[in-house]
Amino acid sequence: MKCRVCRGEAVIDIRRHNANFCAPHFLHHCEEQVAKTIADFEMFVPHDRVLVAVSGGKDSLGLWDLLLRLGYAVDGFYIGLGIEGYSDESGDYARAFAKERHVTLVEVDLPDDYGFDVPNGAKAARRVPCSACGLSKRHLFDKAALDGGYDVVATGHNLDDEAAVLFGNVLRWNTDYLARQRPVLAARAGFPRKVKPLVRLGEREMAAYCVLRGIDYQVEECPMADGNRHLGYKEALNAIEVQSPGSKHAFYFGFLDKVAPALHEEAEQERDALGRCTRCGAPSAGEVCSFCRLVDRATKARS
Ligand code: Q46
Ligand code: ZN
Ligand code: ZN
Repeated sequence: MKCRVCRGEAVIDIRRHNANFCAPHFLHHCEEQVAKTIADFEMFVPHDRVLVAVSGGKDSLGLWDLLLRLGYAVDGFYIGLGIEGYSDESGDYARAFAKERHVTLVEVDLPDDYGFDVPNGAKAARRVPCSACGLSKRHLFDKAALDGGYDVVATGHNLDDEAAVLFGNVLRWNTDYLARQRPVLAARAGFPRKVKPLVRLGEREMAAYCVLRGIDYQVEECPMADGNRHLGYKEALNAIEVQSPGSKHAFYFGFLDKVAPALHEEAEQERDALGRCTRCGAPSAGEVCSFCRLVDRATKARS
């Protein structure tokens, strides 16, 4: 197996690009893919302040590393979710990364700062854990970005994640979710700009990137993910990809190219139509936003 660029010994093959790379050229390839994504979708410019959501896993730490190498001013944001056997360790990886590189990690802890953890909060609110968790993460991330004066928030969703979410939304024709599934969401009152710079890189590439860069990350997935429908969609897409390399990329980028523009208007109107939460001021369809309601129910159940 020879590197496409230098003909040296390759360490990874990427079938959808029909290419093999040696370590240095693979790392360069990852940087190039991220730089191209940022430029193509006009995600941010060099003087923008970027806040990246870090979970301690390969995607978010890999993304933080890539953005720093590309010369952007990026701080990390970590939320302690209080998930036993997972959260303590994930926080350690995020802190170690920040310390080694002398970069800032902003932290919020659900149990310490809001009085509940994801498993108990979900139970009290009668939501599945990932729904209570996702809702809390979105709310706290928006708040941290606005409070800290960041121009843009970045998440480590990769091509596999986005293709799987798209697959699920298409299976159910969730047009409101489809309308919001783009790698850039513009800023609106109460919402920072949101970007996903890893959409050209797959899960396997992000794992290889971290290993080759010597980035320590949490390998174990969150224990609450079991039964998450997206895992099944990922498996289905992986089986298709084996038969037909490039399918995930064609599926996701074909959607962005051909379908997303038609749905765009709908998403913008929906966001503009939102009022404000009377408690915390966040954008909300009701008088009190769903995060404040979750906090109420979760903390009442404990007291
Ligand atoms: S952390 Fe939270 Fe994920 Fe765990 S509870 Fe679900 S959403 S699986 S990315
Ligand atoms: Zn090479
Ligand atoms: Zn609120």
